[in-house]
Amino acid sequence: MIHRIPHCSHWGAYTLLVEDGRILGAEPLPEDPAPSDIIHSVAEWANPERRVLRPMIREGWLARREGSDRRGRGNERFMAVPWDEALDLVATEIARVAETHGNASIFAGSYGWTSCGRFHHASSLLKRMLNLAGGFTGHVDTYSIAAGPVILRHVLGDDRACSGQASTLDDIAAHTETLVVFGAMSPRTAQIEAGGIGAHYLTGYLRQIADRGVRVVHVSPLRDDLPDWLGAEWWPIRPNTDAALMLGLAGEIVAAGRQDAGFLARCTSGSAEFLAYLRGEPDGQRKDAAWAAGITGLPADAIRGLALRLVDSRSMITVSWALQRAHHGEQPFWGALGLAAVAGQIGLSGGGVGYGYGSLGGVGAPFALGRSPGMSQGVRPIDSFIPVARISDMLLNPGAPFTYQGETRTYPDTRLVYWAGGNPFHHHQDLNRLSEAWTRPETIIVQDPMWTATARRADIVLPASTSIERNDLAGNKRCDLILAMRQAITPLGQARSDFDIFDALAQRLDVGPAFNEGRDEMGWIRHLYEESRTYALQAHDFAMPDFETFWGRGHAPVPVQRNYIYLEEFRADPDGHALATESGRIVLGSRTLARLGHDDCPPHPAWLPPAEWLGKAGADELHLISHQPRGRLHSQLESAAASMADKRDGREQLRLNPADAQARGIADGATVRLWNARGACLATATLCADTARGVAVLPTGAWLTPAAEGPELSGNPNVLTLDIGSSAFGQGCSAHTCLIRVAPHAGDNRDPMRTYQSQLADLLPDLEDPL
Ligand SMILES: Nc1nc2c(c(=O)[nH]1)N[C@H]1C(S)=C(S)[C@@H](COP(=O)(O)OP(=O)(O)OC[C@H]3O[C@@H](n4cnc5c(=O)[nH]c(N)nc54)[C@H](O)[C@@H]3O)O[C@H]1N2
Ligand SMILES: Nc1nc2c(c(=O)[nH]1)N[C@H]1C(S)=C(S)[C@@H](COP(=O)(O)OP(=O)(O)OC[C@H]3O[C@@H](n4cnc5c(=O)[nH]c(N)nc54)[C@H](O)[C@@H]3O)O[C@H]1N2
Ligand SMILES: [Mo]
Repeated sequence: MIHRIPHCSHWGAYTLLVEDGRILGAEPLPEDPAPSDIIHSVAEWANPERRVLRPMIREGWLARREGSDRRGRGNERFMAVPWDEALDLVATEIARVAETHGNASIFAGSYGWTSCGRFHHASSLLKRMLNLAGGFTGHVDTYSIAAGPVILRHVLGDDRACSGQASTLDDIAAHTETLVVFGAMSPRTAQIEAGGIGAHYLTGYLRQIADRGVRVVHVSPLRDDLPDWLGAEWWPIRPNTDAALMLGLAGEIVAAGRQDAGFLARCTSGSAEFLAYLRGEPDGQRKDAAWAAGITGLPADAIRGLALRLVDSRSMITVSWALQRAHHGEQPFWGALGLAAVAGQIGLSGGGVGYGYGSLGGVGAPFALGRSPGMSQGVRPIDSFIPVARISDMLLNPGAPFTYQGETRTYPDTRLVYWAGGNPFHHHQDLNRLSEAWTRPETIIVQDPMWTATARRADIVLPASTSIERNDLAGNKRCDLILAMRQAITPLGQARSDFDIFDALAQRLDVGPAFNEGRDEMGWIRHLYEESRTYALQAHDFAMPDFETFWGRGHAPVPVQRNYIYLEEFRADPDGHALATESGRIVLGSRTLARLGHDDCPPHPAWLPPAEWLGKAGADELHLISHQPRGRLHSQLESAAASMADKRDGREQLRLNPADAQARGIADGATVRLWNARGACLATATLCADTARGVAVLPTGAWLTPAAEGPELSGNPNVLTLDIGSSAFGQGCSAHTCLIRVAPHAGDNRDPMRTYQSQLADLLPDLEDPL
């Protein structure tokens, strides 16, 4: 008999068809107008090949504990140990480090997307457990957005405009006349939403925009960052130069005397300083179309024409999250705000600025007003953190100072790293530098279902079950449903759920009752649902179904906000709705940043050349964009069908403009080597005229497969990317700031996946019964 099991992942909700403990297939939610094909990859979780099936400990660590040779990580074999022994060792190690070095020496920032379940959420549970046991060093912001929210919190008072609460897309689709898209609005990225998604709405809104004949200007190095049927004008900008275009547009408006002086006076602070910069008063350089053309590689006439159109029509400026994942990534976010303010469009229906539309599927969709289900992390007993992407800096420089949001702090002396549900050897930049940093801590614990590159480099590996092997629920503030995630199959090998693992550790650390509050898995899921249901009724008079109905049906609606116009009330009454900024207004000239005096984050929106870009490149260098992969989520389900469909000869595809390929003697389908001073990898070249000249594109997420000598084999861009903070203020990751060289490669043509598996087999003990 076939069982139909409702389930959900970050890429959507679906029904799993299960017979005799085997997954036969997945069906999308009927209500979803644009389901993701990654749902069909989920069955791959049941494939034992890449799964961690038992607790494992590196031999050298088992023998010598904190005195082990840490360069053995990733090279030395593992030994299988019983669960009780592994849990005893982990708990003892946490207690030892806390007692000997203090809790700040435990790094449990543990960044990562894990599964979408809100109850078994791995890093939340890790933090909940450690907060009860004295605390840990955590992280702030995310790899997705850091420079962006830091600058927006300062100049808009909060980061709602980039976390899904700018104007909703229904308003834009109905009222915008000129839409300028910086980066993407792509179904590729909108497949995904953190914490799950019921229906994918982006394509529907874009269809409305196309049907209304809205003029769309698309500023991006990649033409297919927008669907071709939208009929957008493509402006193939040089990567990382968008702030110059924004300032050039604003400068043209000001030079024509067309700025909205009333709006600037009523609703902004520091505009005099910003306008002086646009006029070139401090530096003798007018920020106009000709100036912007020289930096961006775009034609000056087109820039001039667009500038006045932004004032003369209802105009909306959207900026992808990608633009702030770069050196000086604060500037395109602040620059877009400055441009929209000069154009006087903020707070109007169909006008203004918004960030991250389509970067996730829920950004711009109606947003939830209720309380999303989620496990409390408890109260933090110690205040120790790093900006999320400063992990290598922290491990390499204990005690060194760093700045963040105007504060100066010091890096802790990290002795123990505990990572649950994230893959830093996927997500971090300059992985060769991270490899060196990774030799510093005494002990590294990784909890993951998969033998990821990170798990391979751990001392203790705890096998977590995947979401289909347990019960959970999904939902978040950008989703109009709460979704059931019912168990479909039994756990593989000896895998345990994240809650069971942390509950067992909490008992050993003598904080068990406070950790589990006397509830088991179904008790918690019911409790979290009821919290959301009660809140919806009390705060919004919205009746959600009872738990049994929700669990049987697989989803329940939550109250949502539609047709939202960001800053509408503020525009109407700036005193009555003052922003939480230094002036209560939109900050275009910042007293705080003037006082801080950071060279790399000046007191007004500015163009600052990044550390690496085409304006300062050797003739044979290309700008590498390492964007999100279409057929998977980051490194997850990398070997499943949707992900494999985008590989070529087992490697990731490197997209190049045909002229750039020809100049290097690279044919379509050729194996190529990519390199810079930081590292090298292989990829398969794909020639594509939708890629701007001078730009190379390699998606993220291929499983890191270093060869003994020579380039990494799978096409992992993070062996090449740059590991510096966006600025002293924001400290975001700078993944999209990276120059490389590319050439045909004649040498090692080993299959990356087979090589990964054989490298893994060399590390694992021969077990009679691996399951
Ligand atoms: N060059 C470059 N690098 C980038 C980016 C870029 O644009 N360019 N983008 C960055 C961005 S935006 C992000 S968000 C990061 C993403 O970086 P990550 O979030 O680290 O990437 P994932 O591959 O999603 O890693 C999630 C891990 O959780 C594990 N997992 C899944 N389910 C469970 C579970 O139920 N329990 C446990 N314990 N583990 C589970 C998976 O096996 C996987 O190892 O990458 C960043 N890196
Ligand atoms: N299929 C799939 N979807 C995903 C994810 C995934 O792993 N797979 N990850 C999710 C996550 S965690 C996040 S944070 C979001 C990220 O969402 P985004 O940041 O929006 O996505 P990216 O693919 O990194 O970048 C989008 C586009 O920005 C453009 N771009 C890059 N640099 C520049 C620049 O300097 N100027 C201009 N004008 N354009 C530039 C590139 O052409 C790129 O294709 O995606 C989410 N969606
Ligand atoms: Mo992200």
